[in-house]
Amino acid sequence: MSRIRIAPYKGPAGGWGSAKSVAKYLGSEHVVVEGPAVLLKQNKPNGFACVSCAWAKPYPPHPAEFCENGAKATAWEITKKRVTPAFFQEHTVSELRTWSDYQLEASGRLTTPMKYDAATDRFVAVDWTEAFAAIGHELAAIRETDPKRTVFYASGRASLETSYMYALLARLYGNNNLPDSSNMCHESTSVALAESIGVPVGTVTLDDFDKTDGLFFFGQNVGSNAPRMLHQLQEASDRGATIVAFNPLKERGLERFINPQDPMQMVTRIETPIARDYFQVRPGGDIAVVAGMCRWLIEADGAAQAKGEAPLLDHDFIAQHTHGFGAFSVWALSLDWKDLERESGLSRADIEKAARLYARTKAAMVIYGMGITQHKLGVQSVQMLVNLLLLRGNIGRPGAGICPVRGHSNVQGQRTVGIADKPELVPLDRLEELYGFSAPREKGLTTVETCKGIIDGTVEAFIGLGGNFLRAVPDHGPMEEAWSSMRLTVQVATKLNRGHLFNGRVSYLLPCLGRIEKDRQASGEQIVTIEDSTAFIHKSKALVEPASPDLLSEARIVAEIAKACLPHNPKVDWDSWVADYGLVRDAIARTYPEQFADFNRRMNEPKGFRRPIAASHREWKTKTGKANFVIPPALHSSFDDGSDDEVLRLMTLRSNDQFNTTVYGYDDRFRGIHGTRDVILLNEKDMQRFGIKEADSVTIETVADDGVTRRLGGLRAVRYDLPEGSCAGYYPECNVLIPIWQHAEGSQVPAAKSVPVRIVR
Ligand SMILES: Nc1nc2c(c(=O)[nH]1)N[C@H]1C(S)=C(S)[C@@H](COP(=O)(O)OP(=O)(O)OC[C@H]3O[C@@H](n4cnc5c(=O)[nH]c(N)nc54)[C@H](O)[C@@H]3O)O[C@H]1N2
Ligand SMILES: Nc1nc2c(c(=O)[nH]1)N[C@H]1C(S)=C(S)[C@@H](COP(=O)(O)OP(=O)(O)OC[C@H]3O[C@@H](n4cnc5c(=O)[nH]c(N)nc54)[C@H](O)[C@@H]3O)O[C@H]1N2
Ligand SMILES: [Mo]
Repeated sequence: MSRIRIAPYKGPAGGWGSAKSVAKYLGSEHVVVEGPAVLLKQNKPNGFACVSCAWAKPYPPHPAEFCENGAKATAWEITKKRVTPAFFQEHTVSELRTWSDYQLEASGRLTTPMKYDAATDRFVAVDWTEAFAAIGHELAAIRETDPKRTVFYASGRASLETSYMYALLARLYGNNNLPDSSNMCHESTSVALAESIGVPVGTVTLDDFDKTDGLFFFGQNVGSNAPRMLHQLQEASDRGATIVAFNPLKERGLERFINPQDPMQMVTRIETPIARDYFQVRPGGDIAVVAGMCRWLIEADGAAQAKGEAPLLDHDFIAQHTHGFGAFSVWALSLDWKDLERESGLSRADIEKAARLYARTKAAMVIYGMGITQHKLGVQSVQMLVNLLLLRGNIGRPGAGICPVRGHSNVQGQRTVGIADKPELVPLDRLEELYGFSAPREKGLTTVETCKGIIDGTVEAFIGLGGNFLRAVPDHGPMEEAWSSMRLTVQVATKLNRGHLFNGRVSYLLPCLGRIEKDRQASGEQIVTIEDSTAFIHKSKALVEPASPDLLSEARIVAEIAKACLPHNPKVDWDSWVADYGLVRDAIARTYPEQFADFNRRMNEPKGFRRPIAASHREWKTKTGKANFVIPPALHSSFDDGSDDEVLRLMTLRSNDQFNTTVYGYDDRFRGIHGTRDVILLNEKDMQRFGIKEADSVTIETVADDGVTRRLGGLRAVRYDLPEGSCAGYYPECNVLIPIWQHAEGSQVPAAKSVPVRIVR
């Protein structure tokens, strides 16, 4: 760990800092030689799809179509470091639990299938046959008594092919218990957009970025979490498009950028401004801001029409394509500016300014992330963004639309091919026809319900296809305690993480190939496919030799588990699928003909191909047959109502040096924090009010009425420019503070962006 240094960062996003950071990670993972060659194939038509975020891949690609964080993710996966059986001989599991998230993953790639041995408190090497037989035995026994006691979790990386097989495994087994990382992420989007506009995903494509003249960012940190989008933003900024950000923190990537791949810009250091208008909304205050913008627009439209001027609303679109405008406008006009100012933390003048900026654009899009979805009213916050777009007909035409920025590289695709706890989202009749079984019809468990089931003992087996479930979920304390009482836990993973150190009575850690590694099966080297944030399907071709000869592909592992626990079904030929993933794609095309017809041919289109998204061409697959205006039940989206001055709203954030629970290092360059993650960012006035000085050690405690004490201490106070009454810390360290029941209504996404906390004094 480097020395702790905290000082405001003055540079842009990208720039030389970014180039240096990439070089540092290639070095620390010992891939200085092959790293650059691999990076040049990243996100290219004949290369591999980045294992980091799901942002769209342009065609033609930029000469180097990767960002600082994508490069870190690649280096982290193709690292030369290894975690072998000897490593586990040296370290007991109890000892490893004292290691940090960083130390665990930095130890390198897992090489060998391991089984947890409680007697020696160690992982011991096993062979694959033995592992699959034991796992199959346990799963079959649980299936016999109650198949709903097993959970099949997925973190959004596995390919469409593996994901399809995995979802089928769960259904043949007898449940829809398929929670995935999306349940902690954009599930609020899937629920909200389905009701509002009849699709669970965004409506824009990269072409829209060329045509838009207004980009409105809500709660998405583009510079750290989807940096390749900075290319599109730079182009839009150069064209003079209006870019506006709503975020409690001044995030550097939303302010200014130097493209590290543009030699002229690197040499001249002339920065591209991104958002020229930046509104520091209070956490949980977006409903109020947008409601205020809508209120102003509707009123100004009435005034303009009275004077015979051009209208501000798209009345034809509203009449022809939407439902609920009348009630919505009555509601919006009834809002009191005092309430809107209090809940949003912005002045009326600022909200009106934002509304004017929006009214001036011809084609606008709204781009958003976790700052919107991870609240008590995350679903309704998304719907409020849609309301704003609908007022000016900004959905389903060039340059306009809604753009949720997805997280994991294939998280959107996993839902598309059946990883869903909601049976109505899956063509179960079709699966029954194809595979001759009776599919389970009962709703499966979400992530939050899985946690509750583990705590109350109704979940007996957990299979994790990637991810770090125990670190990603809320309430670490009770979850870690309950975990080991499960009968079976199986983790399929590339790297060791803390979630692997809690083990059921029978417990296996199965190492798999990453997406960048050559996957050789009976028919030859395999190609896989993924879906990006804009519903484009791309193929991904691996490049490097596997980290160990003992690794199996995720598809093979899923197939072997299925064969070991399910009765033989002549209609599901797992072995042929593993031998040739093209046959899995054929099966996907048969299951979803509308979306995937001719899949094996179309995946070769250099641009990828887009699934049909009805709302993108103004076809509304909603109950009303129209796009719906939805009135939110409150003006703030948090669990705390803001009435108690002692309560702060805590946002749990990602640094620029992590991918979710994977901590690459301890520097959050853009926020000026170096050498530590144990910080709490506080507003200056709150620091004075609570008598806290810079660098003091602070303890915070969750405010909740369930009688449980949730505390986190040893946080270094950092004075930061964020709204009074709010504070920020890092995820996953702060997850101990989030009660499992504090989640979004309707989507159950944990409310990680507005945790009510108080300073312990
Ligand atoms: N390098 C890197 N890339 C990633 C990831 C990563 O960890 N590292 N994670 C991936 C995943 S799975 C996901 S889901 C995405 C996440 O990417 P983002 O959606 O950007 O997620 P966060 O960093 O959690 O926070 C988003 C932003 O919301 C702001 N915010 C917090 N509360 C509020 C609020 O109430 N209102 C508003 N308007 N803003 C608010 C925060 O200040 C922050 O800038 O990124 C993906 N890409
Ligand atoms: N407080 C708080 N909590 C949050 C969030 C937040 O903003 N705040 N964000 C939430 C969000 S948006 C998400 S998406 C979740 C993330 O939750 P998860 O997806 O469960 O977590 P990750 O950290 O992405 O998982 C990392 C692990 O995945 C494994 N892995 C990496 N690559 C591969 C691969 O190719 N195959 C396999 N099988 N394994 C692989 C490695 O072992 C690595 O340790 O966390 C959520 N939790
Ligand atoms: Mo995510």
